[in-house]
Amino acid sequence: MTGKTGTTSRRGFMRAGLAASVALPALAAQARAQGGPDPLITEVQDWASFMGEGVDATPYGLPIHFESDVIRRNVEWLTADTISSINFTPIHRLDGTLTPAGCAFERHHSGAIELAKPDYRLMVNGLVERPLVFTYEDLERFPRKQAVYFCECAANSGMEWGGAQLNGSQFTHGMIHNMEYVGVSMRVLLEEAGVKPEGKWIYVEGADASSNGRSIPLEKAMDDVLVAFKANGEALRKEHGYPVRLVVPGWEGNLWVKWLRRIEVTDMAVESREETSKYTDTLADGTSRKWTWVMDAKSVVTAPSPQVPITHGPGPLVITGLAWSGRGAITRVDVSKDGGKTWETARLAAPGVPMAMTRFYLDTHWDGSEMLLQSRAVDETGYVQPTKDALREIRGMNSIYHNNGIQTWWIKEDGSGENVEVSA
Ligand SMILES: Nc1nc2c(c(=O)[nH]1)N[C@H]1C(S)=C(S)[C@@H](COP(=O)(O)O)O[C@H]1N2
Ligand SMILES: [Mo]
Repeated sequence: MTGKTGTTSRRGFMRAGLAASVALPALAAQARAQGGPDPLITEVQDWASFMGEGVDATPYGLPIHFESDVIRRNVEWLTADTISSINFTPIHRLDGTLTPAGCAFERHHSGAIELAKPDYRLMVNGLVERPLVFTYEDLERFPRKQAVYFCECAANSGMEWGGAQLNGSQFTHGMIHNMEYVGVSMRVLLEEAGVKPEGKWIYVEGADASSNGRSIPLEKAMDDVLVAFKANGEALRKEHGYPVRLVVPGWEGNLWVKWLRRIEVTDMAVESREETSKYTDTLADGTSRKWTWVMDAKSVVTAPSPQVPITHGPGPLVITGLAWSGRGAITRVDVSKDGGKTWETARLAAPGVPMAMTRFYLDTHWDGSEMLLQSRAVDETGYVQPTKDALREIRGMNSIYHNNGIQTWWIKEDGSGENVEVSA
């Protein structure tokens, strides 16, 4: 087929020039050449013989159907039903750092509710000078802030505490999403109500039946907590708390109250169900850690991994993954191919952003032999992601939440991957 217009052929020429300078993986190019004429190049294709769809065919688009396996997934045996359950972000098939809302994990204690903006009310009461109730429109009239943050459920990787269990980064590390939020600072709303000197905490509640009530120290509330109504540029999705949710940068997902309905200023923590019987960590001696709010630095290789085997032969290989820290920006990620014996420093796709995800790449050469792939994150405080053994030494065997130990994928000679653990 020849170019129909000068523009097309010029573009084709430029593309050919680019390909030559980029140095294609030699093996792949050879394989293509050996097979004789490639009909995808020599034949006129359907998509060039007929018109495509016009604008407005899909007023609000979904991913093309070829990508229909890039979806949230649930692990059925984890919970009795899907109303009080969790699903997992397909991090193994995403790249960059922003999580599309349509496949960002969901966690509900009593199901995702439908709450229309006209019915929305946000109450601020307790130890304040002026108890207030805001409508959605009221919130829109306060100065807005915008920032990208990760939201990780404290239970992310919890099933891996006793040893390797789930086969894929989606399931071992997918209770996380990373979005750009727009909202109003909690500080602004609290100042509007006027916090009394005795006020030391806030208690935040959702409008769903579970309420998911949690206590947050006033210091954090006044620092960077957002009352958010947009994520990735659009209204929050129903399952992520439409129309308004809390964003608590760097702290465990359970505090990110969805369908936010009430902020009560208190003098002490409420010690609600979600911060006593849940979201505490039982230690070896039977006592429990509480107020473990911050999500420590963590990382995972997303590809290759059990759900993303290597499908090409030896030669150039891109190893990639995600790193994040609730204490600040990621400053370095190391990758090991031999289960932690030796490490190479990965390339960060962009400088780390505090309390947001960082993408890393190791552009490497695969010799076709098996690998024990690991990644290890370092954050701006100097904290280094620990091994699972190091974590268990301090925390014992009873934990679920806050497992930020180093993950290992056994990549075999055939390119397939398996979740394994390497002990020291
Ligand atoms: N109102 C309300 N807020 C909630 C929950 C809930 O069940 N109800 N689940 C919490 C938990 S445990 C987590 S991990 C995050 C998950 O947010 P997501 O559903 O947007 O992924 O929301 C939190 N906020
Ligand atoms: Mo959670």
